[in-house]
Amino acid sequence: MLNTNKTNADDLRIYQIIDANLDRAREGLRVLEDWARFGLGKEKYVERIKNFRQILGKNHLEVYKQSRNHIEDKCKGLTHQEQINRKTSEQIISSNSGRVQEALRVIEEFSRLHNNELSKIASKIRYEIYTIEIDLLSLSKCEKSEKILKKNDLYVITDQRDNLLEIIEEILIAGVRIIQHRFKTGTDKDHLQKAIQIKNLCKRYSSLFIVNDRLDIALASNADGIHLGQDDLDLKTARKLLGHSKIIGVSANNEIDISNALKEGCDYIGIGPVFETETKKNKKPIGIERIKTLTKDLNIPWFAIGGIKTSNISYLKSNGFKKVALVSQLMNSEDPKEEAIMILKELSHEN
Ligand code: TZP
Ligand code: MG
Repeated sequence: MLNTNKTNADDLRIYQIIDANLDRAREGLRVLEDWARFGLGKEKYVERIKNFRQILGKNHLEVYKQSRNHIEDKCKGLTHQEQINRKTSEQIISSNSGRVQEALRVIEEFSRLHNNELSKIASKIRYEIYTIEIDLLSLSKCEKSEKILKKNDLYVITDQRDNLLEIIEEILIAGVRIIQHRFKTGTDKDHLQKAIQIKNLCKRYSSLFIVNDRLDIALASNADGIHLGQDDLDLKTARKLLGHSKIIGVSANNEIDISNALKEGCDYIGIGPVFETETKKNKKPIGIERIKTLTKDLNIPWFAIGGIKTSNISYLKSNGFKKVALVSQLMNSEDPKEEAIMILKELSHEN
């Protein structure tokens, strides 16, 4: 417990350090808390961070506060250029987590001798903030991807062709913001190289880049996510390896697959084939009515897939379908940019 019987100049300096750093830590925590609350809507993190603020508040003793008036601080009001340069919410989260961690470290060191209890509290919170920072950053990244998934109704899947990069760039120029790299033949080396090239393109157009089937290629190309079929790696394992900052999509065409995908926390579902398709000849279409039933209560983004053409989108829309995924219509198009513009226009029509 704190011993305040005899306060000398040295003690005052130490109290002043603790006072300043308790304020610093609490201010930083407030920034993290407000991001968790208003930016991410994550109650669990709001509660945890608020609890830390309150613990530090309770331990902000009068002697620390009073020391503020005794010794003049000649460095008051100094601002570093880095503070002015912060633009994104991620930068703000990182720098404020750093601020909290540093302040807590200072408290931990300077309170050890006269208030060991506070020293231990500071150390414990500091360690927790390391994980909270990573979680908040992952959630922010995932939030961004989720927004793109929600906002965009056209999901384009690639096919293997020589001019693939040109086709993709045309499609991105047209305004498509979700691209999946799908490859069924060839070497892993080639797939990874292509994946990295497509990822770079997608990044330039602030678009999601998703890899089909292969977690290793998704990880190595730093994709925004992976798309898993029912015979691919299970979602739980994929989530464990990819973490929460990445998107995981699943193909499903029956109630059980959909319910499992939801339970395991998938971010979107591809449902189909709606119609017959040359791209997956061996898959029997499940039809519009069946998809309507399957998606009745679905409250995550879902994309109808299979045999979707520019010409049947308005029919799908009149049946309540809002989002579509397609391969051949754009990959085989003579003018992928114009075609994508037309499809986007069809999708944006109110019904
Ligand atoms: N999954 C269900 S149908 C399908 C996939 C990957 C193929 C869709 O291709 P297309 O050319 O758009 O019909
Ligand atoms: Mg697959």
